[in-house]
Amino acid sequence: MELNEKRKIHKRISKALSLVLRHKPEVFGITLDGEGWTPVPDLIRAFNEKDIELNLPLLQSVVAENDKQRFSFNEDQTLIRANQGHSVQIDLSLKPVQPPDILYHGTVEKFLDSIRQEGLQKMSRQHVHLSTDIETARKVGGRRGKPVILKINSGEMYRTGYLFYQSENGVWLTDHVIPTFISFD
Ligand code: HQG
Repeated sequence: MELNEKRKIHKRISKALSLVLRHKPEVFGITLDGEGWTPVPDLIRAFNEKDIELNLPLLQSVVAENDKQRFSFNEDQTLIRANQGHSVQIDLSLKPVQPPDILYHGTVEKFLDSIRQEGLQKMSRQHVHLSTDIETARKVGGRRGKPVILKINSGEMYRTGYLFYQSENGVWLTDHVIPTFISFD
């Protein structure tokens, strides 16, 4: 298969996977268990019913080659779930871990007044998403316009007692970042 064609197919499947495994499983007639898992055969059947061609080898390559490692299989590859980013209420069973001293969040200018007042909220997702590198934060913010990078004093937050988690694919997660721990310059 031509490389560009393959990229296009992977992207389309990845986007559809994000939709069903993070936000709207019901759109594809899929159900997620309490930890976000769904049976692989059900998923493949649901995609094909929606005319998105999918089989196990293709799903395996989408999961393995995904740029952000957004999805995981269980050990015997009978189940699949998204590693983070959910808006549906599921429990990823993440253990609290010590974060690096500094983390970053990418956003846009129009949200700043509100963020200055109430800090970073998880909005529709289950957590606030933070990254270790500025480049990732720039891309996240850039999805909405000209990116603004906020520096988070995560070390100090942690010492104060706030909990942090790291998803399977390396995204840092927390419940709320109050303005005190955000540097806006
Ligand atoms: C903003 C992508 C006003 C926040 C990325 C963001 C990420 C506030 C938006 C993942 C606010 C929420 C998540 C406040 C936060 N007032 N606006 N108090 N607090 N915001 O999409 O972090 O590619 O839910 O700055 O890589 O943008 O899909 O979160 O702009 O990891 O895998 O409210 O999504 O991953 O937006 O992105 P989102 P996010 P994927």
